[in-house]
Amino acid sequence: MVGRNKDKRLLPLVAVAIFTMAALSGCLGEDDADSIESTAPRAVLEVDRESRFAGEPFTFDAQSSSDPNGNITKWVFDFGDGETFETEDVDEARVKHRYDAGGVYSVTLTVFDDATDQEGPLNTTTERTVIVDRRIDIGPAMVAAAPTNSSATARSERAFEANETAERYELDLLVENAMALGDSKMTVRVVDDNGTVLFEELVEVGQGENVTVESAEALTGEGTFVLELIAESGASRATGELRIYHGTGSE
Ligand SMILES: [Ca+2]
Repeated sequence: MVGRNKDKRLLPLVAVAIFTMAALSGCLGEDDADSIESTAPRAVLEVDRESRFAGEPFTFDAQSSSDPNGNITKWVFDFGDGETFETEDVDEARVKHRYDAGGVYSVTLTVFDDATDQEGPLNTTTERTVIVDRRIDIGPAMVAAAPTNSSATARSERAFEANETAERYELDLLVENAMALGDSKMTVRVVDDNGTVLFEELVEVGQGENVTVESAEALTGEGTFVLELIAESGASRATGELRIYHGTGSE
């Protein structure tokens, strides 16, 4: 009696199991067919350099992207600075783009395939990070302790902004003595907006001489920084460059 009762209970379960297996195998067959037509494309985004100065063009190349079972029909670039570009021509899937502001940018590429099943084209997105540094021209900035003409003042200032990804700056200046006779002295200083001095050097330039001033300091924090050139004596002229390097902020 016990055995018969067991069998009675099992019969419906077996039937359900067989039905389920049949249904599953049918579905699997359809899925196989669909998956062959609907394999997503592969997005490949190459960039010629990881970092450049603002205004210099990066080359972003998506031409190695592919579709395992069809063709890519559209390439969409988002450069991370509010600008986008899209094309349906593989020859145009290699583009130049330049950034105006320093920072760390996330660039995305989305490629669409030519799948024509009911779900429509499939797409895949990939991402690259690029770093944009800044180069600020200094001068020729002329400072004179006792200005005798309108082109020179006792001090010259150059403000620069640092955002949260600015990591360090490099100063590269050539200071020339502008006096016909005698020495000149200039203080070169970088201060943050709290008045904290990041760098200070008293530059003494002999008659007919010039001196190179170099400094590389960390930028810890956002805000406005100022490069100050102050005439202590005589008259001197500074020309060069202030470079601001950005990073991921993790260092
Ligand atoms: Ca495909």
